[in-house]
Amino acid sequence: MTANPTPAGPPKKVNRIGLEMSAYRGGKTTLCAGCGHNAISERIVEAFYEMGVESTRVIKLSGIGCSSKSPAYFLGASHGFNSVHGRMPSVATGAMLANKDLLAIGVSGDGDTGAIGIGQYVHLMRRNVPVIYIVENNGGYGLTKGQLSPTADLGTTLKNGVVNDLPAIDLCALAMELGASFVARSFSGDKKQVASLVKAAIAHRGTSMLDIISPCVTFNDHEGSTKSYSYVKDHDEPLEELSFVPFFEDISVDYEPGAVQEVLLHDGSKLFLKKLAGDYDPTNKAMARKVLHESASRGEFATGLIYVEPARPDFLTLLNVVDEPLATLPEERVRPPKAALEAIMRGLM
Ligand SMILES: Cc1ncc(C[n+]2csc(CCOP(=O)(O)OP(=O)(O)O)c2C)c(N)n1
Ligand code: SF4
Ligand SMILES: [Mg+2]
Repeated sequence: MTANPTPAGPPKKVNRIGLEMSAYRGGKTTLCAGCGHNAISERIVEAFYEMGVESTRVIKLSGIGCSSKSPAYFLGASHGFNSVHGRMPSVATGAMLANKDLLAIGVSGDGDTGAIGIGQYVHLMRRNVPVIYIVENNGGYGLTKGQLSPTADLGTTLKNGVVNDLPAIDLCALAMELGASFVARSFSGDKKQVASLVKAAIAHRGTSMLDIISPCVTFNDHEGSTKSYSYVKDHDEPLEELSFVPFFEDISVDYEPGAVQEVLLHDGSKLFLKKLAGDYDPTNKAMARKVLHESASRGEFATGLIYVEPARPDFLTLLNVVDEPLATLPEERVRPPKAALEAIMRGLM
């Protein structure tokens, strides 16, 4: 007697390179249930799946912190380097110099970036190194039990009542001022906005700095904190409604002339920005500066695409690096022959 064949289930959904979403997942999270960082990892998984990126082309980088543990929870088949506290930018710069064909995504925390790593951060932004740089910003040091970080707003309190008497560093304003070519702010609870921004960051060539407010449910989700879920939900001021159209999809978007701004990204993908805040234009740095300062002074978060400059040359272009990745060049092309070295030495005598 022959056994009944198992009925075939519905066909599995795959992306444009034939992979299921599960191919983009990583290990099981060890972060607290409800931590904003977990929601961001989910959006990264979805974005890389939807863009059909080859995992082996991606390098994930991080420093130290709960946020910096996140790369273990997405893109399990990609390259990875969990570096020292605050040192992710120099490792990312080195990796991209060695292999310009990589797609680098760095995840850091507000402590990792804004405190010990600030010196490295400013140079990565200034160089416009082609890296997606995500700060999972909870206004505190989650991993070491909730101390105030440099992005904690003036006057916010710790759970035990200690008041923060220092002003916050605005990582978006800093990135934009220094030369990053794609600067955005979002909230881990805004699935649609985070997803569109991560996909747009994949399509951009240059530094994409995403400052994502990501509440720490264990140490910084109380009244008195401006990085709690309830505070951020009540004070989120989206600048635009974002629609991302990847280069491999031919979708025409219908809109009233003037109502939507189109941003063409490096790989041919497009972002359509339906303005929600007056005539906001993210290609205008002076306007972006003003909006960031004004919203911060009202205790609000301006979210969305804050600044974009798609044509700004990235660091590797400025360095005029050869087309082939340096890491793949054969020895005879990277090591001058003995005769060439001897000729240089003779010239110095
Ligand atoms: C050189 C060094 N100094 C200090 C520490 C202790 N330390 C570990 S994580 C951390 C801060 C983490 O905060 P953040 O980057 O905001 O990440 P979060 O845990 O909040 O996601 C600190 C100070 C360390 N690991 N190494
Ligand atoms: S301590 Fe805070 S930042 Fe760390 S995993 Fe828990 S909720 Fe997230
Ligand atoms: Mg933090």
